[in-house]
Amino acid sequence: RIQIEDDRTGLTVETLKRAFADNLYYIQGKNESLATPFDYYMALAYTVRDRLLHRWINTTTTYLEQDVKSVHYLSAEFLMGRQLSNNLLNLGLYQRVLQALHESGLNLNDLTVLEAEPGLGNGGLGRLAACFLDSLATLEIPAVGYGIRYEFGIFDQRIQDGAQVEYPDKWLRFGNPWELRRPELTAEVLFGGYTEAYQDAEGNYRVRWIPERKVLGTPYDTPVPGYNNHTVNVLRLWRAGASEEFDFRVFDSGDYVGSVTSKIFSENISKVLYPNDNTEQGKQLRLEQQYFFVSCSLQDIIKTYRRNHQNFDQFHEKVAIQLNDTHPSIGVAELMRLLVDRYHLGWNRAWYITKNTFAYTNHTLLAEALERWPVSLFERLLPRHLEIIYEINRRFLDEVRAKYPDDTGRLARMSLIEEGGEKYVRMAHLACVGSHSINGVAALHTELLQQDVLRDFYALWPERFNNKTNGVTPRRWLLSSNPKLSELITEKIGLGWVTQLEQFKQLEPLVDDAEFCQRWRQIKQERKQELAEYILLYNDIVIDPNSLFDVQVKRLHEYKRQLLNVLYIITLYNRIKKNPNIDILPRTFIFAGKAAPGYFIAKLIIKLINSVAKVVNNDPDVRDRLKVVFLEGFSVSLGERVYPAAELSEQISTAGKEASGTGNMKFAMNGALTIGTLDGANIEIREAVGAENFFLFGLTTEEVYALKAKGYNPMDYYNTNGELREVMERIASGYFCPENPHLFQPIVDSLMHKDEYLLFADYQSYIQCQEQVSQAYRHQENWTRMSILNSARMGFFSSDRTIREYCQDIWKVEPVKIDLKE
Ligand code: DL6
Repeated sequence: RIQIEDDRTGLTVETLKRAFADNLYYIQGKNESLATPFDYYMALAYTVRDRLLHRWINTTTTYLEQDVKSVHYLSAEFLMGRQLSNNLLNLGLYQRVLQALHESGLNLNDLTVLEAEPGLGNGGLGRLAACFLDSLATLEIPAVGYGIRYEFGIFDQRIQDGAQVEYPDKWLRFGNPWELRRPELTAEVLFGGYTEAYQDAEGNYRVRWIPERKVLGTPYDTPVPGYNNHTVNVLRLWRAGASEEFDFRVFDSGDYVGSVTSKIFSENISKVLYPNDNTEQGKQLRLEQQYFFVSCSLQDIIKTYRRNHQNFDQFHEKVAIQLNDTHPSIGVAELMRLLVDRYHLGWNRAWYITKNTFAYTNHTLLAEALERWPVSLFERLLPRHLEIIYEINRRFLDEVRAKYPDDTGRLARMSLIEEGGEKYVRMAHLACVGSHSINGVAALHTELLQQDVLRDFYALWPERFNNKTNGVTPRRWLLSSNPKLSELITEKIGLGWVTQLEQFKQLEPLVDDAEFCQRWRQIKQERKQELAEYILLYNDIVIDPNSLFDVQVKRLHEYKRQLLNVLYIITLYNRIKKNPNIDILPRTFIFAGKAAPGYFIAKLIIKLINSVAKVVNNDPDVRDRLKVVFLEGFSVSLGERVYPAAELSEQISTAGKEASGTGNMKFAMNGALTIGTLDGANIEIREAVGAENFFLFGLTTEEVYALKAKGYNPMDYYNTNGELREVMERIASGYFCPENPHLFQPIVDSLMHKDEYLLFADYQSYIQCQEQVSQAYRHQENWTRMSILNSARMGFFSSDRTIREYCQDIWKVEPVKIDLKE
């Protein structure tokens, strides 16, 4: 019997080739002689999407039929990275597509790089959300990611004359083959106006909101396939548009221009991602964005729930909603509004459901990142929500008062409203009060939340607090980005590690296998060579592929202390200038990372790195032993190149400032050794890989607190440390920027007079630790052993483990197997 595969679902090489040619012709409207490489990329993307759709529809149908409990991950950011390779790998199609393209005279790598990266996030928080979606689908957990379809994602960073310049990120310019627009699921979102009380037909007291404007949210769905299973979950992103009804009204009145302007106002809501990481901007548009996507998502969740349910009795048993930081925390008030005002539940019942539905993840300890919104803004934008927040607060403070009578200080500290001068709504407090679970993202971070930032809430409800140490997906961060290393690992321990990263333990005995070590080293060397070629191409800098690749890639932020790394580079440079024949380990310092456009000092640090690079890289005394490189436009895709080539991972934040970090995990998984402080997840990484395989330096969190409490004076260190003084003098002298010698004075001043992040206090310890790194690197065999052990012991840091913990402890959800029905 001859069996012909369907062109849209078939998986053989022959069918894939046919489907690819068909999509090229009928979707791109091209044949081989007309097609550009981008047409080929699009044709391939549609070929893959067809194969996803089959699984996707089955998944959605199964969830609905079985009335499963689902996770709803609400996040203002999803930093997904490119989709094509990831989808091919998860579908198990990679090799066959490689062959199909090869037989058509095409190269898969040439096509994957044409995909515009959806940069819908700033850094760690958004990338974590993307890793979580991958793990949820891989673990067969019913889940939806909800967010905003920003037309402009994180800005495109270019380095011009050593400084960061921002360009708009037009990622949608050529279309996005991965998304499906769902106009039939459009939701209405209201803003402004006023509220009024009324009595319904049964004589009940109710409130109605008379809004001033209405915005429409249209969902765009992106499929999220699990690895090696049939699950395809969805990432649903909302795009804002004007309501037609509103348009008509204005058109009718003859104000054509006014109507078009109002349309633009509405569309503005999903126009651009705020480019701040770990700081809040307090802009009205930002609150509008938050409320917009949260309201759309909650209405959508309710709509789905009501397909199987007549009332809300089981809502919290079928719906788990995770708040990814406070950005979606207005959801607490919005769900109350929907339940009370629209569905007429009593307050207590609605509150019970709300509290048992929401859970809150905190991602920061920095005061400047904790969101607060002026009450006056709330009043104008969300008058009904403000009333609801006041009522939540009134009842909450009664509870606090009952437990702690006569403790007015505590009431003021815990209130959802910050008083004194301008009043603010404290969004973290709203999230805590409205959630049954509150978690931090690394052991130390959770500990500090409990003891410090949220201590009053911990005292009141200790049972709500729990820790969920972050993880990263080994599919993207190893299998896909480091295929050669993955092959070697798979050859030795089988493929099980891809979904059970604990199996990496089996690599440990191989540190005594000389041939394995040699191949491990060889693969690292090849990745270094490739990065060196990239650097030559994009930075026009020749680097030595045999030097130590010392890498710090992450957002530019003072607390992350890229500047401390620079102080070390200048220390080495000064030593060479004093004694050009000094025996120094050749090192290449590689930096990358974006600075928020309004963050003056962070941008000046980028300029300093590039200015130091120019001097160091071109000074004949250095004799190419040191090179400094700043890679522009750090992104998920660039990370995929950099982590596999890195040998030393810089995780040098001031203790107590980095909530977790996830780059630290990507580096170590790929065999880099860490130089780091006892901060965030570094602590757990060090425990896992062993203190002997980790370069530790710096003050502990307790020491940081103690030093600050006793009164920190950076000059104490400056005056007593000759090398540090020389480094600072070198910067202050204008040596790195003779054409503008005072350019870096703000950096010098901030360190000498304040040094908020204790760089001077940690300087000596860091320099000495870096010397240990250099010594260790000279013994390549032992370095390789340490490198293998770092990877082998990273099993815990898979996001699969993290997600399993969320499922068991917080969401109470179970996997649902998806069968592929014809
Ligand atoms: O949890 C993900 C990630 C952590 O790894 C980083 O340590 C932390 O800085 C980051 N937090 C934020 C906070 N933004 N806000 N608000 O991005 O989260």
